[in-house]
Amino acid sequence: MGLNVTKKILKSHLLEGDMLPNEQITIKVDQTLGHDLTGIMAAQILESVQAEKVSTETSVFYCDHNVIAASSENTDDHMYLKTSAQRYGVYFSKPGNGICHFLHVQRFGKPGKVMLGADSHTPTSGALGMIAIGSGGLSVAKCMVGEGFKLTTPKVLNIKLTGELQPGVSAKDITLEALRILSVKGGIGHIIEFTGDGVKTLSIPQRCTIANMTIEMGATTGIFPSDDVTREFLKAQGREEDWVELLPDADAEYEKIIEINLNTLEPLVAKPHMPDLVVTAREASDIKADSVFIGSCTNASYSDIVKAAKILKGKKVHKNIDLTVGPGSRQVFEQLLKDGIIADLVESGARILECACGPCIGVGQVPHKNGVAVRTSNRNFMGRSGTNDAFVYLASPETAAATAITGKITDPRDVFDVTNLKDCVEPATYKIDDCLIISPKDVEDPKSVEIIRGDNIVPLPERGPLKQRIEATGVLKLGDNITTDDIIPGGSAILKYIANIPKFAEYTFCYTDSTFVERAKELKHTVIIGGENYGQGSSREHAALLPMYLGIEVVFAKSYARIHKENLINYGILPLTFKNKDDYDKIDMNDVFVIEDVYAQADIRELNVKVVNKNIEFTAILDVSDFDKRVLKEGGALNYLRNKLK
Ligand code: MIC
Ligand code: SF4
Repeated sequence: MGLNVTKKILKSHLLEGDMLPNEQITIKVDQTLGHDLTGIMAAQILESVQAEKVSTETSVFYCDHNVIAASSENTDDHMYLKTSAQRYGVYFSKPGNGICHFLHVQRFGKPGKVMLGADSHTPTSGALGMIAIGSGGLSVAKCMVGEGFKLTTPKVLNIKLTGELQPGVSAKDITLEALRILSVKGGIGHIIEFTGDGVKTLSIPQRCTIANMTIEMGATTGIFPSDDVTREFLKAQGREEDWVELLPDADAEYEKIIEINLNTLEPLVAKPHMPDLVVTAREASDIKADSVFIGSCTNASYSDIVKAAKILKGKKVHKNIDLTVGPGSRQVFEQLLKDGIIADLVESGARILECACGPCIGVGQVPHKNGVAVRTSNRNFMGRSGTNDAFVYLASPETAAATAITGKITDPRDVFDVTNLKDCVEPATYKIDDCLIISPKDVEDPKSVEIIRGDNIVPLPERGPLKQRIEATGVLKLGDNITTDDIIPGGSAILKYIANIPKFAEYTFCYTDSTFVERAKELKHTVIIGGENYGQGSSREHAALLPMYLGIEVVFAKSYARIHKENLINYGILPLTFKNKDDYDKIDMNDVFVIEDVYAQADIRELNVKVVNKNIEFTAILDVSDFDKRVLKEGGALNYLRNKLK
């Protein structure tokens, strides 16, 4: 039987287990990435387990999320991250160099490798034909010190792309179409592998846009073959020697196949507040916008911005629109400057932002109350833009540019002769200048590097081993698709406390229920009740760490998003599901739950839960591997790692 690209890479990295359905496997991790939010956690963990030096081929910390540094908490974080990188042999990418995922593809990613990244959009590097999986900082730190990554053998879902994109239609529309078909849950348990004749027509930045948003489909990651387009891209980046060919065998098998015909695709938008609420741009054409943002790790390549600039050239941004453009990396920015594109944008009325995440995570450009923002980023969850009452639409750079001109969501084909976009392609060679990267080679004596810790970096809270008897009160009952942005929202005012857990914890569920923190503290031992796909979205492990700090011992949910479930386990919170989903309806906030004999019941993966105030009981399932059970019993992965390295 022939192998697909996913299975080829997994096979060559297999450390333990058999690649069989539902079996847990451990794979070798070659590369890692983290950034100024999640990398801080990874660095704190390296310190707390007294690591010597990272043992991966390449590990990089990027400074890209919280780079405005409106107050010294951010710069404290950056200094801590930089000195930790220098101490442990990690590359450090300085603020202004660009957004981690895009930059990783440009400068570090290699076909055939496995990467674990402390960020949910790590799949972006799948554009190069590597398996790049997002996870929490703790899991990434484990791999940095040589542990393999454990996952359930993923199923492989094939999205076959046929035909060719028509002018005005973009890679973003492919990914939005896939979301329309699959929804935010359709990819759960799968790696999405892209094949078909259409793949050959897509540049690496276009593949990045598509791979990037496979996490929005709930998938473990997304991957493209490594072909001649990949070779040309790496050559243009001065890294042709990093290329290897990786194609699926002719008779490769897939668990499921979906076909998307690029010839018939139209410009699409995702409506608030989920990336899968997809309609055509024309169907949304009555929506007036207040701001437009072209940027983020999804759509800030040279060709993305050139297309937008071409639509805007010679015209002016609509009087009611605030247009911002953030190039994905300094390399892109320099090329845009050189080619006069930035001048065109500024002339049209655009504001140029630095090469960073920015508005995508609510760090700047927060919409006004009930404001409508059209963005080329990947998530439009409630609260993510830095306020809870904005309406964010996701669109391609072409649609965003057309919208910036008319003031209403606009199909680019309705205001511009899109055949003129045909020549908006990537440059034949890129300017290579890594002066904003501090390489481990730049550090003479890593062991003597002093890790600089500002007041904002406080020690991580700890949790003891799992209890034998749990008695805890329901502190919150939630519906389906709760995101990690719901649990701990974005925005610079909040995220600046990422390394200061007691302060950060004050914002837990702040938009969902402003009494949550106070009640959790008062009750001390608590339970959260969630619906389907609990914890989707960002890999932010604080969505588990802060509840742990506030005394949450168990989550009962109908199902979990993969990364969040991993994070709950890492922080010693039992991620339980209902054996009978109807039991969700029988339990409420303020109910008191008792689980006796927790270890023995966890061993058989079925736990009897008594709801003492209602005098009823139900069965909860602990669907985790033997290894995860061990981690849970030790009270989380930090305890596990410390005990192991002792
Ligand atoms: C995001 O896009 O949600 C983030 C901010 O990049 C996160 C990382 C974080 O929460 O720190 C992610 O994607 O995992
Ligand atoms: Fe940054 Fe947004 Fe990409 Fe997350 S999704 S890495 S916040 S640009």
